[in-house]
Amino acid sequence: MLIIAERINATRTSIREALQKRDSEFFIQEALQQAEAGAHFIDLNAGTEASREVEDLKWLVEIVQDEVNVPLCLDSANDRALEEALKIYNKDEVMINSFTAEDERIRALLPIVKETNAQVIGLAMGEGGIPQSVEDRMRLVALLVEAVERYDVPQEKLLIDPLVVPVGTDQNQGRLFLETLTAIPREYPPLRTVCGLSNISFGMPNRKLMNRAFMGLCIGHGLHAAIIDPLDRKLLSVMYSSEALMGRDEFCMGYLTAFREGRLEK
Ligand code: THG
Repeated sequence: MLIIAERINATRTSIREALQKRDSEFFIQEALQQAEAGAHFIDLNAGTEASREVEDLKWLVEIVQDEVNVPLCLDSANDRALEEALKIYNKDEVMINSFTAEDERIRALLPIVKETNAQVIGLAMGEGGIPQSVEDRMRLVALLVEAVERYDVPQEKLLIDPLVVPVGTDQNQGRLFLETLTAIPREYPPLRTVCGLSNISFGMPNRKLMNRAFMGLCIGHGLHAAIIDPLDRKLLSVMYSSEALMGRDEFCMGYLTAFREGRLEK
């Protein structure tokens, strides 16, 4: 499982405050801890306030990029914030989170994706919002695939986020998501899938329990990458064990190594 570490997200109060104070030491510690816990990418989300997002995201990139050995996942719905942040980004590998099946987003972002050789997350969301059936979400996946092909970006660079909607708002959302997960690589084998896993439990009590169960199910349905808090040791323990159980962990080495390093909770 590709781990995209979610903690540096300005929708969280502690992050928003540290960002306003330009507390660079705080962000360096957040980034280092997440990298140490096994993150493959560090997600940076500077919030959604248009007046500040461009400067804030650039500042976060500047602070974090030289402190960790892992690449960054730039998380914004603001094309200009992504574009400006990429100008100062200095590593080879990068992930752009995200674009949608909307013409305007496609035209703004895919030339930059091509130019920077980035991996890119495409959301199964179009002009009409998030569709409520597997078939309709797959129609949007087809649009995302057509879009990357039009800009000569290989399908291998695209990760599809089928979008997790909380089960608390509609009991069918977990199953709808999981069915979409399996449909994607069946129709487009080079594509990988990703999600913001904790959305599933929004509004429910004991969210961490639900997130862990959902991790097991997602791995059972072939999820490739997850935007998660890698400091949640129980969540990662479920991840390591589920991958071994699904035959996604050669000789169970990932599980055994995590055990030896003391990363597995009972
Ligand atoms: N898909 C894609 N990108 C995404 C999401 C997604 N990026 C943002 C988000 N969803 C994933 N990232 C986070 C980051 C932090 C938290 C949740 C998801 C988080 N949430 C707690 C909560 O909601 O209660 C704590 C809030 C707080 O501390 O204030 O920490 O779906 N492609």
